[in-house]
Amino acid sequence: MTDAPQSDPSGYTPPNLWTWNKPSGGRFASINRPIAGSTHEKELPVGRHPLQLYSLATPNGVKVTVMLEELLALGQKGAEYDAWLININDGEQFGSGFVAVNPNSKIPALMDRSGPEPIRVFESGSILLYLAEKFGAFLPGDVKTRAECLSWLFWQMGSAPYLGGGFGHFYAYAPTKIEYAIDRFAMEAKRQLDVLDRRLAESEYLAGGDYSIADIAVWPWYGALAKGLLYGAGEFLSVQEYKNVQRWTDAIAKRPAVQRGRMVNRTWGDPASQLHERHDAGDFETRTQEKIGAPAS
Ligand SMILES: N[C@@H](CCC(=O)N[C@@H](CS)C(=O)NCC(=O)O)C(=O)O
Repeated sequence: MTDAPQSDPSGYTPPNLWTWNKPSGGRFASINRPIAGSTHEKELPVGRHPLQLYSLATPNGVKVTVMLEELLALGQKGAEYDAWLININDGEQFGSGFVAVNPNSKIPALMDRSGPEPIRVFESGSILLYLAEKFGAFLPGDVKTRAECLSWLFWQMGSAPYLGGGFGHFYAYAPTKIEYAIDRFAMEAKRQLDVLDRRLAESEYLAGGDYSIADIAVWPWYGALAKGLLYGAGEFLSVQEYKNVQRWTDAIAKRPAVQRGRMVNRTWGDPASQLHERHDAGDFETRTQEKIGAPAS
């Protein structure tokens, strides 16, 4: 027995050595590269607030803007932030300034400039934990509930790549529909929804009775999936079946900080739902009024 790839009915046999010699044809192919590092020199802008966020309103980006808006809603003035737009479709994640903040070239990336030395934080889960510890919020204090919270936080970080890079990629973005790949990842996406549904049958929020960074991490991915907003896959995955996920998704969507956070760095959809950059709490008001044509005074 060998694990070496065999040829398949499509006629493709992987060569002994893979080389980067042709575009994949998939959506986002233009930004995929097999090497790390920057492609061009570009400094990042720095605003006046202690926290500088470089991001885009994808589910991973929304986790952080929701967290910052939640902290501000608690009255944490130190959580004031400038949110700068990083357009990943234009390759801005490969600029030298961005790579210095996140060597992995993916949004979101945060610079904390509140202390004597700037501190860089990358990976959305790490940013949520950093902010929760810095401000003492949305992370349970007792050992057992904290462990539950971190377990769900890291569950999200480990699971969403199967949902996005696996199911979403092959169902919505790949240039050809491969039944094997779609079946494999649809099975996993539904299994993950069921994992959440069972947890939310026994607990109001993921860590327990209180909303936490676990919910903030999971909601932008699985809440959007449950509402049919990801990959147009609501019917395909029969998302309405997951009643507890639906209940939890709706409850979180009602939070004013969540409604603000999901607008930040958003450049698509209803114009009234977009705030391309955020530099002041008043930006939401001004933006909404501009979009609906009301005077922006
Ligand atoms: N594990 C990372 C994933 C971040 C990620 O995949 N970001 C995507 C957008 S959602 C990105 O920046 N992609 C650009 C690229 O791959 O070049 C996190 O949670 O922060």
